[in-house]
Amino acid sequence: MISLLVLNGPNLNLLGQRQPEVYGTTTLAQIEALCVSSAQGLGAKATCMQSNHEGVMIDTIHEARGTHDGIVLNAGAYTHTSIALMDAISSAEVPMVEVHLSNIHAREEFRHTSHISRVAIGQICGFGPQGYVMAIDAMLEHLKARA
Ligand code: CA2
Repeated sequence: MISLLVLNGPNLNLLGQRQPEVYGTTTLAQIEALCVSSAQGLGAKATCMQSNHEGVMIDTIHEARGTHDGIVLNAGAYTHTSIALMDAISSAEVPMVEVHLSNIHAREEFRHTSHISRVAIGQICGFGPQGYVMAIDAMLEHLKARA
């Protein structure tokens, strides 16, 4: 069975609790449950993880090699700053789909740059929690096409 890692980065643990006007009212636990059930519905397994720490995220990406077939990643603000995360993804050689709840291109200029896009299969942003379902679907299609 195809195994996916859904990795969320800094501050996403606060979803549904603060700034609902920007990020909505859905909690991270609800998004993770959505990921698990949508992967299951497509015959795959999703394992979810969140960290506020760049190094922990890097370790998790390293460990994904040989454990997971694909990564769905919302790196939060590290998206715009972390070359280390980008390097971790390219060295792990596990395909990754980038996801954001908000449309980062319609927001402040500093959110328009994503270092991780360079090593992503593609980016999905602006669709809220449904974007994770789209990312899982896109990843599974990518993996099936490659098999
Ligand atoms: O739109 C996204 O998913 C982001 O990755 C969210 C990040 C932001 O820095 C990126 O530019 C776009 C921020 C996540 C912060 O999440 C919060 C949730 C509730 C309350 C406060 C922050």
